[in-house]
Amino acid sequence: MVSKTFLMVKPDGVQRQIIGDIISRFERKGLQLVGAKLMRVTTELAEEHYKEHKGKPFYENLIQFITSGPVFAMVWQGENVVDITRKLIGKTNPKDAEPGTIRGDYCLYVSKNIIHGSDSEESAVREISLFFNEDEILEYNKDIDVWIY
Ligand code: RTP
Ligand code: MG
Repeated sequence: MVSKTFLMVKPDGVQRQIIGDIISRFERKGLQLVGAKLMRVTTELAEEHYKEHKGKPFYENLIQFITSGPVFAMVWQGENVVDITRKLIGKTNPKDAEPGTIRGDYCLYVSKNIIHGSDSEESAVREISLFFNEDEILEYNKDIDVWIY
């Protein structure tokens, strides 16, 4: 089933100038970019986004990190998009992430792991509505889809 997910290049990925490479990875897979913006995450938004982690030892550091500089927020669409993007992103800790995945290729340390991806359909719906207004998500035909689906 075609659905949407929320992906976000974290401040480390923006600073390291790999937004373009990250977008390319999802584009070449056949997924469709339907929303995107460079933005700052307020503490309030960070706390709402990461509320499942409140109280964990890494929580304060995570909030501090995600609010420390601009992020690149995106909505991507496609068949099984949540599972596929999580696979392309790789394991949470870069030491366990396979080569060929974003975290496997670009980083060393769990607190600076480049990109966020929604972990379920429910999280995707929640996170998209947290970061994007409805009019910031575009519906459009991608002519190449006839060669993908
Ligand atoms: P994300 O939400 O950022 O896409 O990452 P994830 O699903 O792969 O991992 P999650 O468990 O949701 O953790 C959120 C972020 O918190 C940091 N973290 N640090 N043991 C640690 O020090 C630790 N565990 C998690 C990571 O930056 C992770 O991406
Ligand atoms: Mg997560």
